[in-house]
Amino acid sequence: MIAAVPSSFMTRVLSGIQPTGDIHLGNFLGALRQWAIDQHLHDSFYCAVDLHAVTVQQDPVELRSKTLETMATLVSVGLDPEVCTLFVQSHVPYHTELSWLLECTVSFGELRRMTQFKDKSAKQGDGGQEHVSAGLFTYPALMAADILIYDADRVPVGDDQRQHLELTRDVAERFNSRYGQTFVLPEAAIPKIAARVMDLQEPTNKMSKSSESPMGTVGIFEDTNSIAKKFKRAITDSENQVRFDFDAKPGVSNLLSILGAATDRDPASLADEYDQYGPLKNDTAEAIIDALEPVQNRRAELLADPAELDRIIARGAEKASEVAAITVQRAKDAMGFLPGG
Ligand code: AQP
Repeated sequence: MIAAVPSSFMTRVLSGIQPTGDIHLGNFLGALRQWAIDQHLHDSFYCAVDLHAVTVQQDPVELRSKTLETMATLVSVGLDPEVCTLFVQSHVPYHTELSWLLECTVSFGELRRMTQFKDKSAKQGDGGQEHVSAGLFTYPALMAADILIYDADRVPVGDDQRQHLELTRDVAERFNSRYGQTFVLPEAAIPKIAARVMDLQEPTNKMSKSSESPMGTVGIFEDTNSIAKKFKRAITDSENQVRFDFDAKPGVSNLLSILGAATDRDPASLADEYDQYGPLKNDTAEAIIDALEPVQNRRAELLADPAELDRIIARGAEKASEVAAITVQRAKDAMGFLPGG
C-alpha cells in the first residue's frame, strides 16, 4: 500500500484512453498501470476520451458500449473513484470550448507535422488527405485542452504521445506569453520500461487497438489460453541468442521488456537468465497472466453492477467540471472575451 501524500503537496495528473477497440497490453503496461500508482501520489484525473474516438467514424451503439466498458476497465485496473477523478470526456463540455481557443493559437504547420496525423490519415485509404476528418487534424488541440484545463503538471502516457505533449507545452507557452500566465506547463511521464509495447507478430510496429494483427495484439481481458498461445507464437529471430537490443532483435527485446515491466525487473539483466527463446516466452506469458488475473476478476464484478458504474461516471463528471470551468473562464478572460453570459 502506498502512503497518502498530503493534498497541498500534490501535483496534478491527467491522462486519457480512447473508448475504441479492445484495451491491450500496451495500454496496460504503458499507461494504465502507471495511472493506478499515480493516483496515490498525485491529484489525478483520468478519462475515456470519446471525443477523440470520433475523429474516425464510429458506430454509435458500439461507441456507447465501449465507453461504458472503458470506464469499467479503469476501475478494474485499480483506479479508485474515491481517490481519483474518473470521467467521460464528452460529459465535460468545457474541453471543446477550450479546444477552440487553442485551435486559434496553434498553427496549421504545427498540426501538419504531427506524425500520428500522418500515420492515421495514410491508413485511411485513398492515399491523399482529402477525405480525412478535420477533427483528426485538429486532435492535438483538443488533447492540449484536455491537459491544460486541469492545470496538469504531469501526463503519464506511452511513448507514442510524446510529440503531442511537446505541442501542448508549446501551445501553453505561446498562450501564456501572448495573454499572460494562464496555463501550467505539463511534463510527459513516460515509463522507463514498456513505454512502447510492440506487436508480437510485427515487433517493429507498436501494439495498437486499430492494428489488424490479432495474433500480435494481446487484449487484457483475453482468456489465459489465448494469451499463452500468442506469446508462444511471438515472432523472434533465427539467432537463438537472448539479448536486449531493440534494433537488432526487436521481437526478443519486446518480450524482455514485457517481462521486465510485469515483474519490475530490468530487461537487459533478465536476458542473462535465458539461453533459449521457449522459456522466455513461457515466463513472459505467465507473468502477464498473473498480472491480469485480478484485473479480469474485478471487471466481471463491475459489469454485473451497472448502477454502480453510472454513479461513478456521474460523480466524475461533476468533479471534473468544477475544475475545468474555472480554467476555461481564466483563458477566456485572458483573451478578452466579454464577461457574463
Ligand atoms: N503499444 C503501446 N505501448 C505503450 N503504451 C501504449 N499506449 C498505446 N499503445 C501503447 C498508451 O495507451 C494510452 C491510451 O492510448 P490510446 O487510447 O490512443 O490507445 P491505442 O492503442 O494507441 O489506440 P489506437 O486507436 O490504436 O491508436 P493508434 O492508431 O494511434 O495506435 C496512451 O497513453 C498511449 O500512449
